[in-house]
Amino acid sequence: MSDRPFPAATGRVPPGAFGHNRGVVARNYAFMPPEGVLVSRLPQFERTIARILTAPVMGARFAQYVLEIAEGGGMPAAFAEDGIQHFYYVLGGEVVLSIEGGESRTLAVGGFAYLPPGTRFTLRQSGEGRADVLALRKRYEPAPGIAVPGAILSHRDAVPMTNHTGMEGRGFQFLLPYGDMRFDFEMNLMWFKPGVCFPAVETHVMEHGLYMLEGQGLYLLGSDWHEIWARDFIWMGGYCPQQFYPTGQGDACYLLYKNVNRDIAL
Ligand code: UGY
Ligand code: MN
Repeated sequence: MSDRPFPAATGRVPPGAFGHNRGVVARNYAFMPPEGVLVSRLPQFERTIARILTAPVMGARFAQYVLEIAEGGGMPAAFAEDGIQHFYYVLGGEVVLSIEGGESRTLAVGGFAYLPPGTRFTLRQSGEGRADVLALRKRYEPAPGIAVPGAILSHRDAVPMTNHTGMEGRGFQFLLPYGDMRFDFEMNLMWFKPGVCFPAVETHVMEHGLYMLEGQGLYLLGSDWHEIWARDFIWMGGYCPQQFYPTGQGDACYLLYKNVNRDIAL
């Protein structure tokens, strides 16, 4: 043992920490519990930690993050990216999203924003305490004759709960206008009563970014089941076999990204 001095500290590695990991990264899916996702910082933010959940390096064609914005933090100046759309959903605390020359709105838990490519905006913490925000960036796929959509600032309570499946115990909130071809992705709140799984294993070309908001369950990815609960994240690539079986006592809900409304690029 060397006698090299380190700064005084009292923290200890908890029992069971060594080598135990619920996370899995496979060719076309990843299961990401929050404790393993380390801190990044981004140049367009101050006093903000970004936890990058998925990115092209994993295989995804989009990027998704949890932003932890400390009091007084956020974007100090207007930010915009050519060709890139942004989506934000408030998980905790409060932010103000301001579009340059346009709407400005305080977004509390369940508030969300869609920003079309090239929009100049700021996102800043407001009120008291840290704001946690789920963020997503995706390159817009233009389609001939289809206009680019406008910005949306809203709250999940303003979005109706629907159920196109007819299956009992299911609820859907489509945060972006469903079936509107101007949008090339959906962000959907998927609600489940305990024990109500979807009726078949899905295997489809669309990708998903799934952030667990409430409840718990078992998630099938490929041929493996994973226990999932709030704050876990899943990336599902195209044709990843998938099914959710909700367990526990209460309703389960996750926020699901899905690329839609565009033909296959060849
Ligand atoms: O719409 C969907 O693709 C959805 N049912 N998939 C999922 O929840 N994994
Ligand atoms: Mn699916």
